[in-house]
Amino acid sequence: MNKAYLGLGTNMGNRVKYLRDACVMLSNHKNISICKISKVYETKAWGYTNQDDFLNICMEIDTNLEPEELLEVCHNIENQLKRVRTIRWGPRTIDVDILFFNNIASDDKVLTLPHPRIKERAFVLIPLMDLNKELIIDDKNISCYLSKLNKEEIEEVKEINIAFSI
Ligand code: X6L
Ligand code: MG
Ligand code: MG
Repeated sequence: MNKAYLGLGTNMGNRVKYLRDACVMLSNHKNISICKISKVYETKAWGYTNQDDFLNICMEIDTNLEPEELLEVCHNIENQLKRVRTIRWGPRTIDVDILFFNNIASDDKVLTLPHPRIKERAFVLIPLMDLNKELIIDDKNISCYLSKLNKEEIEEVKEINIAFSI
Protein backbone atom coordinates (compact mmCIF):
# COMPACT_ATOMS: atom_id res chain seq x y z
CA MET A 1 0.00 0.00 0.00
CA ASN A 2 1.21 3.50 -0.86
CA LYS A 3 0.63 6.65 1.15
CA ALA A 4 0.10 9.96 -0.63
CA TYR A 5 -0.79 13.51 0.29
CA LEU A 6 -2.99 15.58 -2.01
CA GLY A 7 -3.61 19.33 -2.12
CA LEU A 8 -6.92 20.66 -3.42
CA GLY A 9 -7.80 24.23 -4.34
CA THR A 10 -10.84 26.00 -5.81
CA ASN A 11 -11.79 29.63 -6.46
CA MET A 12 -14.76 29.56 -8.84
CA GLY A 13 -18.51 29.08 -8.41
CA ASN A 14 -19.70 26.92 -5.51
CA ARG A 15 -16.29 26.25 -4.02
CA VAL A 16 -17.53 24.01 -1.21
CA LYS A 17 -19.42 21.82 -3.67
CA TYR A 18 -16.32 21.45 -5.82
CA LEU A 19 -14.28 20.37 -2.80
CA ARG A 20 -16.99 17.92 -1.71
CA ASP A 21 -17.46 16.52 -5.22
CA ALA A 22 -13.71 15.97 -5.63
CA CYS A 23 -13.52 14.23 -2.23
CA VAL A 24 -16.51 12.01 -3.03
CA MET A 25 -14.96 11.08 -6.39
CA LEU A 26 -11.67 10.18 -4.68
CA SER A 27 -13.39 8.20 -1.93
CA ASN A 28 -15.51 6.29 -4.49
CA HIS A 29 -12.39 5.16 -6.35
CA LYS A 30 -11.86 1.46 -5.66
CA ASN A 31 -8.09 1.83 -5.33
CA ILE A 32 -8.09 4.90 -3.09
CA SER A 33 -9.07 5.26 0.53
CA ILE A 34 -9.05 8.62 2.28
CA CYS A 35 -7.34 8.46 5.68
CA LYS A 36 -7.67 12.05 6.81
CA ILE A 37 -8.91 15.42 5.54
CA SER A 38 -7.59 18.76 6.85
CA LYS A 39 -9.62 21.73 7.95
CA VAL A 40 -10.79 24.08 5.20
CA TYR A 41 -8.88 27.34 4.69
CA GLU A 42 -9.83 30.46 2.78
CA THR A 43 -6.68 31.87 1.20
CA LYS A 44 -5.67 34.89 -0.89
CA ALA A 45 -4.64 33.97 -4.44
CA TRP A 46 -0.95 33.53 -5.14
CA GLY A 47 0.96 33.74 -8.39
CA TYR A 48 -1.74 35.50 -10.35
CA THR A 49 -3.21 37.64 -7.59
CA ASN A 50 -6.04 39.37 -9.48
CA GLN A 51 -8.59 36.62 -8.87
CA ASP A 52 -11.04 35.50 -6.18
CA ASP A 53 -9.98 33.90 -2.89
CA PHE A 54 -9.40 30.15 -2.78
CA LEU A 55 -10.56 27.39 -0.51
CA ASN A 56 -7.68 24.98 0.11
CA ILE A 57 -7.52 21.60 1.84
CA CYS A 58 -5.08 18.70 2.00
CA MET A 59 -5.77 15.01 2.47
CA GLU A 60 -3.90 11.83 3.26
CA ILE A 61 -4.79 8.77 1.21
CA ASP A 62 -3.83 5.12 0.95
CA THR A 63 -3.71 3.77 -2.58
CA ASN A 64 -2.42 0.84 -4.56
CA LEU A 65 -2.22 2.99 -7.69
CA GLU A 66 1.16 3.95 -9.11
CA PRO A 67 2.01 7.70 -9.05
CA GLU A 68 1.25 8.11 -12.76
CA GLU A 69 -2.11 6.37 -12.33
CA LEU A 70 -2.98 8.59 -9.37
CA LEU A 71 -2.05 11.65 -11.45
CA GLU A 72 -4.45 10.47 -14.15
CA VAL A 73 -7.23 10.12 -11.54
CA CYS A 74 -6.52 13.69 -10.35
CA HIS A 75 -6.68 15.03 -13.92
CA ASN A 76 -9.89 13.11 -14.62
CA ILE A 77 -11.51 14.70 -11.57
CA GLU A 78 -10.39 18.17 -12.73
CA ASN A 79 -11.87 17.47 -16.15
CA GLN A 80 -15.15 16.08 -14.79
CA LEU A 81 -15.50 19.19 -12.62
CA LYS A 82 -15.06 21.32 -15.76
CA ARG A 83 -11.66 22.81 -15.07
CA VAL A 84 -10.69 24.95 -18.05
CA ARG A 85 -7.06 26.05 -18.42
CA THR A 86 -6.87 29.56 -19.90
CA ILE A 87 -4.85 31.99 -17.74
CA ARG A 88 -1.70 30.48 -16.25
CA TRP A 89 -2.17 30.27 -12.46
CA GLY A 90 -5.69 31.63 -13.08
CA PRO A 91 -9.15 30.78 -11.67
CA ARG A 92 -10.14 27.10 -11.46
CA THR A 93 -13.14 25.07 -10.35
CA ILE A 94 -10.79 22.51 -8.81
CA ASP A 95 -7.07 21.75 -8.74
CA VAL A 96 -5.92 18.39 -7.41
CA ASP A 97 -2.15 18.17 -6.83
CA ILE A 98 -0.06 15.23 -5.62
CA LEU A 99 2.15 16.71 -2.89
CA PHE A 100 3.91 13.54 -1.71
CA PHE A 101 3.87 9.90 -2.76
CA ASN A 102 5.62 7.65 -0.23
CA ASN A 103 9.15 9.01 0.00
CA ILE A 104 9.63 9.31 -3.73
CA ALA A 105 11.85 12.17 -4.87
CA SER A 106 11.67 12.60 -8.63
CA ASP A 107 12.29 15.54 -10.95
CA ASP A 108 10.26 13.97 -13.73
CA LYS A 109 8.75 16.71 -15.95
CA VAL A 110 5.23 15.25 -15.81
CA LEU A 111 5.12 14.53 -12.08
CA THR A 112 7.71 16.18 -9.83
CA LEU A 113 7.78 14.73 -6.31
CA PRO A 114 7.52 16.11 -3.75
CA HIS A 115 5.49 18.90 -5.36
CA PRO A 116 8.22 21.47 -6.15
CA ARG A 117 6.88 24.62 -4.54
CA ILE A 118 5.06 23.50 -1.40
CA LYS A 119 7.81 24.78 0.90
CA GLU A 120 6.96 28.39 -0.01
CA ARG A 121 3.17 28.05 0.10
CA ALA A 122 1.44 28.55 3.43
CA PHE A 123 -1.89 27.60 1.77
CA VAL A 124 -0.44 24.08 1.37
CA LEU A 125 1.74 23.81 4.50
CA ILE A 126 -0.97 24.87 6.96
CA PRO A 127 -3.52 22.20 5.91
CA LEU A 128 -0.66 19.66 5.63
CA MET A 129 0.25 20.36 9.28
CA ASP A 130 -3.34 19.40 10.25
CA LEU A 131 -2.61 15.95 8.82
CA ASN A 132 0.93 15.37 10.03
CA LYS A 133 2.94 17.71 12.25
CA GLU A 134 6.03 15.49 11.91
CA LEU A 135 6.23 15.60 8.12
CA ILE A 136 9.80 15.85 6.82
CA ILE A 137 10.46 17.80 3.62
CA ASP A 138 14.07 17.78 2.34
CA ASP A 139 15.42 16.67 5.74
CA LYS A 140 13.61 19.38 7.67
CA ASN A 141 10.40 19.38 9.67
CA ILE A 142 7.43 21.05 7.95
CA SER A 143 7.22 23.66 10.74
CA CYS A 144 10.68 25.03 9.75
CA TYR A 145 9.29 26.12 6.40
CA LEU A 146 6.04 27.42 7.82
CA SER A 147 7.79 29.58 10.42
CA LYS A 148 9.36 31.64 7.59
CA LEU A 149 6.05 32.40 5.86
CA ASN A 150 3.33 35.00 6.26
CA LYS A 151 0.23 33.22 7.55
CA GLU A 152 -2.05 36.28 7.61
CA GLU A 153 -3.83 35.54 4.35
CA ILE A 154 -4.90 32.04 5.45
CA GLU A 155 -8.13 31.78 7.47
CA GLU A 156 -9.66 28.60 8.81
CA VAL A 157 -13.32 28.33 7.73
CA LYS A 158 -14.87 26.75 10.84
CA GLU A 159 -18.34 26.36 9.29
CA ILE A 160 -17.21 23.92 6.61
CA ASN A 161 -16.32 20.31 7.35
CA ILE A 162 -15.60 18.27 4.25
CA ALA A 163 -14.90 14.95 6.00
CA PHE A 164 -18.34 15.00 7.64
CA SER A 165 -20.11 15.09 4.28
CA ILE A 166 -18.55 12.01 2.67
C1 X6L B 1 6.03 34.68 -7.84
C2 X6L B 1 5.71 33.99 -8.98
C3 X6L B 1 5.43 34.30 -6.65
C4 X6L B 1 4.81 32.95 -8.93
C5 X6L B 1 4.55 33.25 -6.62
C6 X6L B 1 2.75 30.98 -6.52
C7 X6L B 1 2.79 30.84 -8.86
C8 X6L B 1 1.82 29.98 -6.49
C9 X6L B 1 1.86 29.84 -8.83
C10 X6L B 1 4.22 32.56 -7.76
C11 X6L B 1 3.26 31.45 -7.71
C12 X6L B 1 1.37 29.41 -7.65
C13 X6L B 1 -3.52 28.47 -5.67
C14 X6L B 1 -3.18 29.82 -5.60
C15 X6L B 1 -2.54 29.03 -7.49
C16 X6L B 1 -4.18 27.87 -4.57
C17 X6L B 1 -4.06 30.01 -3.48
C18 X6L B 1 0.35 28.33 -7.59
C19 X6L B 1 -0.43 27.93 -8.78
N1 X6L B 1 -3.11 27.99 -6.87
N2 X6L B 1 -3.44 30.59 -4.52
N3 X6L B 1 -2.55 30.16 -6.75
N4 X6L B 1 -4.42 28.68 -3.50
N5 X6L B 1 -4.32 30.73 -2.39
O1 X6L B 1 -4.52 26.68 -4.54
O2 X6L B 1 0.12 27.76 -6.53
S1 X6L B 1 -1.80 29.00 -9.03
MG1 MG C 1 -2.31 21.44 -10.27
MG1 MG D 1 -1.85 23.73 -7.43
